[in-house]
Amino acid sequence: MNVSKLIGLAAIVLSVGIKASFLPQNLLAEEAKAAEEWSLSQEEKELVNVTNDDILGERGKDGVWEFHLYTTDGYIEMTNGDLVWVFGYTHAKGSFKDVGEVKTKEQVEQLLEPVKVPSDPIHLFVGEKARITLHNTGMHYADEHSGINHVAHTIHFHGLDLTPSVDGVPSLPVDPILEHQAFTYEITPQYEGSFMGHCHVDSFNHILAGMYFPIIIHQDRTKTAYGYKYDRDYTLFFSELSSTANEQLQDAGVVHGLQDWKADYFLINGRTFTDNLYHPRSVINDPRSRIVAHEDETVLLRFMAIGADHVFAVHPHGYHMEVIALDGRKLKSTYEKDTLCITSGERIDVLVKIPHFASQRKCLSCNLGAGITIMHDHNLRGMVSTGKYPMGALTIFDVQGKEKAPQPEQPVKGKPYNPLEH
Ligand SMILES: [Cu+2]
Repeated sequence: MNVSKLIGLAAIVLSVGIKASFLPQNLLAEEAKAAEEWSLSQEEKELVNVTNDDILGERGKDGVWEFHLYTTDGYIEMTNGDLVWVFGYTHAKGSFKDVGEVKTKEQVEQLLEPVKVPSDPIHLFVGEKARITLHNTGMHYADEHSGINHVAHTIHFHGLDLTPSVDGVPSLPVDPILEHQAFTYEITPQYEGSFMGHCHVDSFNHILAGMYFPIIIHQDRTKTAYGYKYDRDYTLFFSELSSTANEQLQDAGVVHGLQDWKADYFLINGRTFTDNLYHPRSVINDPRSRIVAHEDETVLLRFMAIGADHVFAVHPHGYHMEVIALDGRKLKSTYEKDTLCITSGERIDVLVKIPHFASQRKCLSCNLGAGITIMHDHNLRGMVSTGKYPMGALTIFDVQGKEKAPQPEQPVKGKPYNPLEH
């Protein structure tokens, strides 16, 4: 080694030493922590296109998908202005991050998203391990003497073929999660498809009070399901809710005459339709529930249902649906339906192909062009909530011409629906 190389080496050693000694300790610790954390690749960041803007899980240090769900209670507003007390799952504001144990009402309001029914979907990938931690924060809006306080909860992964240790049935063999405790379910999905999670403690009361959410398992990182390509997808969760039963749980912790349990709300994604088309809580003003589609596109609809006894008869006007999968399994051959019955626990995946409008010109009466058509529960009980019609499980297809590039100043999603614009 010549002299100039030796001098150069000494200079490098000296500069590294100076750099390290002058860096604040906390900055070094932050750098070390950042290096340990799994960072999402650009491809993975773009997964929100595949999850339809649903929040992705976090990545643990070992690359495992991590979700932290929190059980809590709260109110949801219905289209008649009523606030209905519910309990269910939620997560940190804007993410599924761990925000530690949450015990007080103030912590719930500060750290967590307000409770939703159903709660937000979780997206998993075939063959990729996921750790789903459930934290029981207790009840915060129930009467202090109600028996619903301090109850335990679980997650049952409905439709996933799992071992008993992560099946979520209390004490078979794992005890349910008590208030202010947490438990981690570690699962690796085997099959793609549409599934759901729900509590399995006192299932009748806990599920119907609001403890359920969609689970969507992807085969890969593209917009395909069961091998079929699609352009857009919507998850429509049909469910029943009894405000009377929920109120009794909130006040006393027990529903009187459970055999007489009767839904007074029939919901799609936790909302009802109402004749006020501008109502912000109506199904059709929810970008996740109003089916927007464009000419030449293929739309995947994932139907799910949960309830006490209602069978939803989903009927889109103007379209037949191609059924591609039942209960998370691809059908060997598809079939077409325009009225599809779905009841508690079932998932049905269908494709709707929006044709090339010009190809329909021969038929002036065929409803295969741009425009709005409704899709509703044809078991008409499900179109009546709190005695009012049409207030229930109804959404619309809003079919438009070929998609134009959105202008930056025009919000595309979340904009109130205005039927006069169409
Ligand atoms: Cu529960």
